[in-house]
Amino acid sequence: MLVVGMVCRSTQWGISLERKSTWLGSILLALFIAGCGGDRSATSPTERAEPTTVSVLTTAEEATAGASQSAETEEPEPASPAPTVAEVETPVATAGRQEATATPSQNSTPAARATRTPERASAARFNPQDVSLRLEVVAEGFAEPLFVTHAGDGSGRVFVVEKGGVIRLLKDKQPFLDITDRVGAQGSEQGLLGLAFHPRFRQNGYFYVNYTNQDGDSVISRFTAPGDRQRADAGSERVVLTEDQPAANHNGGMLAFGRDGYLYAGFGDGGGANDQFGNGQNRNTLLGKILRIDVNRGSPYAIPQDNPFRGEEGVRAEIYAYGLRNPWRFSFDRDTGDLYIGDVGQGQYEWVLYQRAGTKGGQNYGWPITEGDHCFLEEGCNREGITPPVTEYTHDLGCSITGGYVYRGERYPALRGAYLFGDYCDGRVWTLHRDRAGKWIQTEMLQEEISISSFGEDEAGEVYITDLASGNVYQVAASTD
Ligand SMILES: [Ca+2]
Repeated sequence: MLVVGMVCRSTQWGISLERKSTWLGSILLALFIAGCGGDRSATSPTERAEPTTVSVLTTAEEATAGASQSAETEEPEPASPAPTVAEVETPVATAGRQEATATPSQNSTPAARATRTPERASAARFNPQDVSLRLEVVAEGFAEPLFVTHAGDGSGRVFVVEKGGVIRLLKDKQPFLDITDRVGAQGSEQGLLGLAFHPRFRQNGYFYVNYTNQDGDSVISRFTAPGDRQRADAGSERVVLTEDQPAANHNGGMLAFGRDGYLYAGFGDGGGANDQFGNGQNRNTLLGKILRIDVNRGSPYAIPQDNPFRGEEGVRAEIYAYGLRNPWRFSFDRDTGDLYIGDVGQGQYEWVLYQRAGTKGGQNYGWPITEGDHCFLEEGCNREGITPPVTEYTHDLGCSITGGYVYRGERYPALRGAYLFGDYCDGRVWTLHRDRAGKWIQTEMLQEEISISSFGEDEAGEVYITDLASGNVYQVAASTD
């Protein structure tokens, strides 16, 4: 049990780090599946099936599992905060692919969707049947890269984050920041985990990182790149926020500025397994949350006036959303400001959460009452107040989601409006978009022998993928069939 337990606890990355390197990975994966409640037979991680079905609530088994909620599904109450359960639909085979669907977030009624602004309607023009994806290697040789982003300063530079504590330029691998002296990266989910440049980086030289220190605790710090902004000063660290971590895994790590100018930060539930520390629903801790803080005011930060729980006793005012297990990458659609979150599951599901721009925040995404769209701690759980995911997939197709970006680049117009995301373990990349009726459509676009640790954007909106295992950085490319 101990071995299985250890494997289960490392759902994000631990098991799959061995995937390509040793046969041990296969054994661990088998143990993981057996121990975490998966009921399929273990397959070798190296076996690759043709990309076909995206099984989001499409198998008979899943339909049965969701049967207890079917009454709610048939008679949704659009104005109610009650959760909406993903629809079970027969996949429609299209050009060798099959699609699965889930209902839109319950916070917009069909009528509201019909009156979306033109920029939202444009998202529906993406049609996965018209597009083929491929990955093009743009750089090799990074050490465990797990993020890629840009500075928004007009320089066109792309920055690659290495787990051990170095940020390098994509172009020539020159170091931009090296803080390996203070980063603790021993655990598979520890290290330098996030990077966000200040929206006025060109003027102030500020950027923010999220890392685990040598005690294993989380640190969000500001650094400065002085002068010509070519290289950061490792001695310029100003700690913004620290958070004790009770276990090595589920540290979150994502940082991103919203269009409101506030810094958003993702934290996992602290780790272990099954939210053993009880953080997901505990609003008096930053663990299991997405935070929203104002780094332009206060010392070291201020709470935005309109944060959802500001002034509420016994609740951390930094919290923007809660009930998260381990939000491994979230992003804002650069056109709409909509928030997409990939949340890593426990033993059976991986899911995408969505929050429309302009919503106040305060959403409860359910963990550990729910795992994805399914009761987790107890059957027949009370889902009142829980915002369900807009899509999910089972561990038949992967084991650890990596949230991505809505493509808004120039190079591949047919891909515009598609949210790209993937799975770390199985190397699958999906698109997620809404059709003209507002229904979410998830489509598997490719599967490669890579360990997708992150997606990222450059200044022009082109999308990249980092492969933790090989050290390669890929650009997502599209062609029209
Ligand atoms: Ca942790």
